Amino acid sequence: MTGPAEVRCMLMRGGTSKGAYFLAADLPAEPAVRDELLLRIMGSPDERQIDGLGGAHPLTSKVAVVSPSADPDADVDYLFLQVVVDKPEVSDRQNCGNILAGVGPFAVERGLVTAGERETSVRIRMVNSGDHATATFPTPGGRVDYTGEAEISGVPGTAAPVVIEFPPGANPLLPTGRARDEIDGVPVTCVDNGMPTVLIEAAALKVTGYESPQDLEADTALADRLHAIRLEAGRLMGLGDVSDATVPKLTLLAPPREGGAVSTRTFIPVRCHTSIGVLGAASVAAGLRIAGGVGTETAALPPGTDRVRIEHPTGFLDIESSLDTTHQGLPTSRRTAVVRTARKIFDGTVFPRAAARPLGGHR
Ligand code: NQM
Repeated sequence: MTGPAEVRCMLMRGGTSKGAYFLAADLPAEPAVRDELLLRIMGSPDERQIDGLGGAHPLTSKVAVVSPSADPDADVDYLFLQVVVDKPEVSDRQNCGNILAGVGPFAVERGLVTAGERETSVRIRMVNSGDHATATFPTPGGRVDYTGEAEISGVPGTAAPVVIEFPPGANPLLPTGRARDEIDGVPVTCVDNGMPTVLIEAAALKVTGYESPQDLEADTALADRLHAIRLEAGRLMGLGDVSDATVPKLTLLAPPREGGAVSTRTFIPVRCHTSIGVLGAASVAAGLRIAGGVGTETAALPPGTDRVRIEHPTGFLDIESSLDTTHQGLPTSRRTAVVRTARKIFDGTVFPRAAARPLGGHR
């Protein structure tokens, strides 16, 4: 019942996040046993995660579980698990587009997919949502090459590009059925283009939206407002009681300052992101195009292109997003695409912290 004493594991940076990647076959099949093992592997619950692989922040306390897919439209299944840093919780209620960037290379490294001679495309089913993505990356001579010239804000240096294409997702783009809602006297747009996200004008919450993540996290009055808005947004979006969930995310919007379309600060949902999530950015980019949505008042969308530059605390993220507005009713997503990078950091065996002794027990 306590899981194995050692597990094969690869540590990878995926986009601006870092996580432990596993083959599903190397982990216990029973979710409760798997999650208890992952807590011990990552060092949770402990705000420093001192006794495990986790990096003491939600962005570095992430897990990818990868397996061959039975879906004819996918090569591999990718289950994302958020290991909560300071609580004994593991959540499968969200996707992660940053960790997704490492899934294709990992699938090749572990022999689940045969690499092409120059590049490889891996079709991925994201188990958390049932949505699909295709990741394409260089594999010269049939091996993953992590070196290259692609640069993403929030990561030092350059690396090989991982181009990710997302077809329209299964969930409605506007889960409340409206382009705009009002919660607690604040106009919001609730949008889901891969990540349930609540768009709010920063000015509506009496902040500029250009503050540092640290300053925003220190603002307890803001945290209380965001918490109340999130609980109600979760209900309106059909997510039920989200008090213990990692979704929806909340993105504060402000006019662009660096030549982009919009400036953002994203709460995931309590800590403020040091950049922005990939699917979070996909939801923001789609939200900015929704007639009547709150983003249309703040954003400066460049004409004639699907590409949107989203400014965030450590730079920007470019993402392509187009909507289908030709049919009756609410808009839907047509296509989303992004370039990320990923890197294998370490491959080996992880030794989980020992399972807690049963209370009062002696061994
Ligand atoms: O939105 C953090 C990250 C993410 C999620 C979070 C992500 C995405 O940057 O696709 O990548 O929102 O919890 O890793």
